[in-house]
Amino acid sequence: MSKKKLVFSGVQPTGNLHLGNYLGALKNFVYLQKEMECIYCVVDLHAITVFQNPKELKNNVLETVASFLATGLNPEKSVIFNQSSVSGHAELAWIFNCVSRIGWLNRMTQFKDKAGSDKEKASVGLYIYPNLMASDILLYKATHVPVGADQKQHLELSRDIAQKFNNDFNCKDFFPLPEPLIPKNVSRIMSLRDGTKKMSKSEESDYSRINLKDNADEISKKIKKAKSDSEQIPNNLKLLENKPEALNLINIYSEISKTSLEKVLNEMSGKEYSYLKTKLTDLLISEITPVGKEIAKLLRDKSHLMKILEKGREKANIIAEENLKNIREKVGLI
Ligand code: AQP
Repeated sequence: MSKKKLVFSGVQPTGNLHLGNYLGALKNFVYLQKEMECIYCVVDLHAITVFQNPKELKNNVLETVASFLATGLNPEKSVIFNQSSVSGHAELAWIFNCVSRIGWLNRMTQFKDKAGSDKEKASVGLYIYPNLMASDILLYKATHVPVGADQKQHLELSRDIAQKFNNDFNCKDFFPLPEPLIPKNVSRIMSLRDGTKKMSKSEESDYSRINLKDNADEISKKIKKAKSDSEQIPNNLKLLENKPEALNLINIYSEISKTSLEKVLNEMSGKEYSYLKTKLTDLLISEITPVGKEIAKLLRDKSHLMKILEKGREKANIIAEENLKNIREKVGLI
């Protein structure tokens, strides 16, 4: 088996990217770009598993590319493109629909969360979403996948699909078993309004998240309104076990200030949460608002963003076609 390390990850163009996407995924993307060959994809086919307004979808694709660049991705180093422009993703997904098992998909908790109480009305695409994700990764034979903790189960399914394909078609090690790269401390940034739910683009209340495009005023208002705790900040993490909103704010502060959780508690224990909120607001404003300004600047030149996508598509398609040729052969397709 090839020992070459290759990173693949995707982000859905479903609206404003937020602090969860930034700390859980994008920062890691940028870090990995220095170390390994990386392919970063705007996964528009995933987005349409839930209805998207076509005009908004186009804008959201460009905005996601702008967010990639504004957080530090370099199109000269990483391949950046949109999923639907390389048809191999959909072709391999069909093959994987035939390899993956219904029982495996029935265990996926994200489908249960996203489909809600009326599963009969969810799209078939939403149900088989993890098979498409496996195809995204394995089309390039990627070995490492930086994601937030919410995607861990889907990654495990990708490994199961890779292994079953290798067994079924008697081609040991043909597909690598991709490894998730999940940030240790900030694997799941939670909603500012409900610490039991992850921060998400599709959550109705904008007060639940910090968007990368928020200005200083918006950041300040959202942190002020964020749920915390009426008691003082404790000196022990254990005392935060049943206080998910307070823990979430401390986690975010620890990550943005690059200070360990223990040090943060040492510094802040005995103080009110308003003290933490003031310091967190200042840090977020200085880290996030320059990103938002850069996104706005990049969006003024959409043809530049389109050119980046086209260049990325060309590079991605070469790898995809080469791999697909071998995949078709293994399956017996002429
Ligand atoms: N709250 C989060 N904390 C840490 N990481 C997160 N990610 C998303 N939310 C958090 C990571 O960001 C990457 C891109 O995610 P995505 O946009 O493709 O899909 P998602 O996970 O479904 O994100 P959202 O915001 O919840 O989108 P919607 O609301 O449209 O479904 C992934 O690596 C993800 O782990």
